[in-house]
Amino acid sequence: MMTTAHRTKTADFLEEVDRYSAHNYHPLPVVLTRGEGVWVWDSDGNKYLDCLAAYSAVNQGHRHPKIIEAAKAQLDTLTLTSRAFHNDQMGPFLHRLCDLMGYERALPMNTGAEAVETAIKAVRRWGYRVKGVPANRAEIVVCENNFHGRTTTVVSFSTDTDANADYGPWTPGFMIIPYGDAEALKAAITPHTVGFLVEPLQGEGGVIVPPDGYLNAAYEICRANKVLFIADEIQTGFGRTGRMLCCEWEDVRPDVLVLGKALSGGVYPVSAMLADKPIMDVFQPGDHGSTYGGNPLGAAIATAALNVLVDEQLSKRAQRLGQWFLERLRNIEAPCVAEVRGKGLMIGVEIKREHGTARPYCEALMERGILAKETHEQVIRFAPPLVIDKETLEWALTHITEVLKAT
Ligand code: IF1
Repeated sequence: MMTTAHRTKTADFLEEVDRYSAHNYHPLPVVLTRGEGVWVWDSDGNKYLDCLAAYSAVNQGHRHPKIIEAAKAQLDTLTLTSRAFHNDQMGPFLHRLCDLMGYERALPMNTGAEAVETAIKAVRRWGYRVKGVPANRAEIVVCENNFHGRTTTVVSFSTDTDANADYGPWTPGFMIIPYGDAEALKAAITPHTVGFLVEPLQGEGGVIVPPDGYLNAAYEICRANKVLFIADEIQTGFGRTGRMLCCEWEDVRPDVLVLGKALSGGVYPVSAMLADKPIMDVFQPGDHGSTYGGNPLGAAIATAALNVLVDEQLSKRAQRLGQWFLERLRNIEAPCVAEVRGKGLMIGVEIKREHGTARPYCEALMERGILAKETHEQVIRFAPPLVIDKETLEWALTHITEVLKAT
């Protein structure tokens, strides 16, 4: 009889997960068992460079010692109270978060999608109670190819049929416009428009960098029309693009800021919606929340995760190394490459269609000890933990070059 202790081989794990899990993912066939910094190890003892960083949740590196220390200390103290009572960690966490991001208020949730939902609720209510939009008529403008999460409301305004087919009826009240086109935003706004929800750089959309000046132009259009500018920085935030927030590239301060992922450094899900008082005050006791939102374990972890970002100046690091890495990737002369684009350490290499999809390239990289995941069929995404060093990137470049040139 097979026992757990004997089931150490990758193939056995793959068979088990195939047998018992829903088939809602198509992961690379690697089973990870350990992580440290930028490195992860599989069940057969192979070592890999993590170039995905859990979709940018692990910007601080796997098991950052300071974050793990905070987590362990809090595990030994208090983990969950619910919001029926106060805990001593949530206040200091929200204080630190608000100070760092420059907002008056923050509302803690757990996953990114929940924080996006929180923003949608806040903005709709603000529309009715402050802007004066007639009941149930509020409209929120969103962009084509967006990714904001997987709840029923959020997939209602996705343009990806994989994400929303047969999950209807879809939540109404969303208008979809092309990404990167400020004129389209101007044209879409009606007297009932309450918000514009946007990723400052589209991740799942295929690492799409909007034209220079887009965020600023969109922000000004919003301001002129009394429409709230809602930035989803769940993936682009926390140094990933070379600034603490991607919106800083254009000196835009969103009216509503949505954060998640690296807010807790990959240790425990913590997300948040930030805004100033006039918007956040639409929430009153009993009208929004979550059992785990603001729990002391998550709050202690997130506080430590924020401190690591600041203390280790990870935004600057992402900016410096990212720029260099992007240039080096662009200099690779490989016939299969259509385009290399990105900001900071959020970089996409688009493969020409006549050379097949990005998937086999990711598989070839995996064979060489580099984990990257394709997005949108044609794009290999490189987004390692921000604690990476130049020497490691240099090593990765050697392999990336060989893999890209081999086809
Ligand atoms: C999956 C993508 C990345 C996000 C933005 C909200 C959320 C996400 C900008 C929701 C989440 C994740 C989810 C993950 C894959 C991943 C992803 F490829 F699907 F788009 F990162 F690029 N806003 N993105 O990127 O946050 O509720 O998941 O905490 O498997 O769905 P969540």
